[in-house]
Amino acid sequence: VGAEKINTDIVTLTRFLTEEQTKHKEATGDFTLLCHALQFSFKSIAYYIRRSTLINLTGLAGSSNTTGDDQKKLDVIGNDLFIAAMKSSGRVRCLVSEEEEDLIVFEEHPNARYAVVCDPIDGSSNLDAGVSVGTIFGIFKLPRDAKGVKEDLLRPGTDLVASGFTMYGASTQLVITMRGGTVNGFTMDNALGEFILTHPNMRMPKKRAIYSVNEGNSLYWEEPVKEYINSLKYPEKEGGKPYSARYIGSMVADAYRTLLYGGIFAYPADKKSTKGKLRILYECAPMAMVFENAGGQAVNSNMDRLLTVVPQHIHDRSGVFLGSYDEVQKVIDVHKKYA
Ligand code: AHM
Ligand code: MG
Repeated sequence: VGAEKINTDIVTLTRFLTEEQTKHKEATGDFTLLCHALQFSFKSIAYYIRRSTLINLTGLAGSSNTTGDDQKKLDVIGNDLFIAAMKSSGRVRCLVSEEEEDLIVFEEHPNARYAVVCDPIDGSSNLDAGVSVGTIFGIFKLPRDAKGVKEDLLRPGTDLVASGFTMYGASTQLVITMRGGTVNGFTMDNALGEFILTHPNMRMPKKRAIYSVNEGNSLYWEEPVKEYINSLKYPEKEGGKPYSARYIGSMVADAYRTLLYGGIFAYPADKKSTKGKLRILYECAPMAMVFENAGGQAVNSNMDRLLTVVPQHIHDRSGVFLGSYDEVQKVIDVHKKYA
């Protein structure tokens, strides 16, 4: 056996969080404990997804979620695992999940200072085919006078203290960022049972000729979106190269690739879905924070900065464009001509 160079100074997520905590003199450790519970929920969801075909979890569970989509058995399990982990952390006062119509309030923890928003298994229509899915999360710190009601969570993404996502793909990848901080990526080491820091301080390429959108909706697109996507496919410049298209149909997987390689991911509002498809609170805003902190941009279909959008209801939807700084700027510029 050749001499393998072994790293004996591994940065695990636990170590990373502990080191982050010591940077904040006022920190009580509550946030760190909450992150440990989050980490456990990701590990357990990853475990069940990996075993799902074996233990026959795939297929419809016979119930549908509040937002009308068919719900898979794994959606139910992912949701239950996530909620149990958040509740048992003792640090979460209330929680919004895509799978639950109402706000969940943990009455047993009236003094908990955090609120969590999540889509426990995003992209679940891909599950049966073994395509990557993910968990998206955001964390708000509640004001002192918070009552544990929906209104506590109808806040802009700029109020998030942390956000991120986990992608259950060929490997399990966790991306997390704190308000105003860097973006850090971790890879699950199944043998160690730990998330290992593999992508410190992620910075997006400023541009890249890749676009990611469900082109099947183009019939319904508004003019500026049509013009913008066409400009990528039919470059004006003689000899200009058209963009590559990549669309998995799992926001987390499409966003993760976009974060690493650069380019743009879009799910615009259109004539059929006038408010867009993706949810502001637990899909768009957490992703927008990750993209901005990695040097990219994120806007809605009105070209407002996504992080400033305040939802009126916890399950409100929005059009979304996320990506490299220059790529999103092109979208904004085309829309300006129509304004
Ligand atoms: P879900 O939360 O019900 O899984 O739906 C969200 C998913 C996203 O992951 C993905 O970007 C989008 O829906 C794909 O939608 P479409 O099939 O319309 O392209
Ligand atoms: Mg979703």
